[in-house]
Amino acid sequence: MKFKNLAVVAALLLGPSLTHAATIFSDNFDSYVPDQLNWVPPGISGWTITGGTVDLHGAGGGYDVLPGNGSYVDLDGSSFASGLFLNNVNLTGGTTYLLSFDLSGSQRGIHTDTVQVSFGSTTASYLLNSTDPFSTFTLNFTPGSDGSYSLSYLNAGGDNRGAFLDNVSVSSVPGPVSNVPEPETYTMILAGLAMMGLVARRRKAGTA
Ligand SMILES: [Ca+2]
Ligand SMILES: [Ca+2]
Repeated sequence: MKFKNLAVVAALLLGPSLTHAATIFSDNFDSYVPDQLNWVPPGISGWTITGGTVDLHGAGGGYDVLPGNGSYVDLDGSSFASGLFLNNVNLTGGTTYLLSFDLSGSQRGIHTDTVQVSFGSTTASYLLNSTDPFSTFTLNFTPGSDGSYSLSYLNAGGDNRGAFLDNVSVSSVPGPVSNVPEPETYTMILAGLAMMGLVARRRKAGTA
């Protein structure tokens, strides 16, 4: 209890504390059965695929080219047309959010893959060599107002061998807390600290 009090006091005296990052969406695809060509994600996952297809591969299937990652998505399915892989998240206006995800090369030849990623109004393009292992990438987005915003992935081309996607998550970025304590609060805290010090000193004297 004493340690907890001291931590609170220290945080207050050092100035405005930081809010914690909160994850509001995450999917590592490990809960889905792998080895699904032209994957149709369950409705509850929120994922939709339009304009083409994606595949789901990974552990437990016969096509685990990136072992140790559970299941993951081949962004170029098996229909010679890459699908737009999309999900939606509810965001609060004025808050900055971080989209984090892992991309790797196709692992199946010498060609490169380009993946267009969008998060709200933020977009980015990633060029991946075939042999590239999974790497983590991030994108920031600060919506102007509350609402539902999309995050999406689109592999360029359609040769059935796309970049792989795994570990998609969205979290709020920590920011300063606006409710700074009033001066009286500091006085009370300092008085409390002095009391605690007095008690500790008395105890020490008593045990000596
Ligand atoms: Ca996975
Ligand atoms: Ca494929």
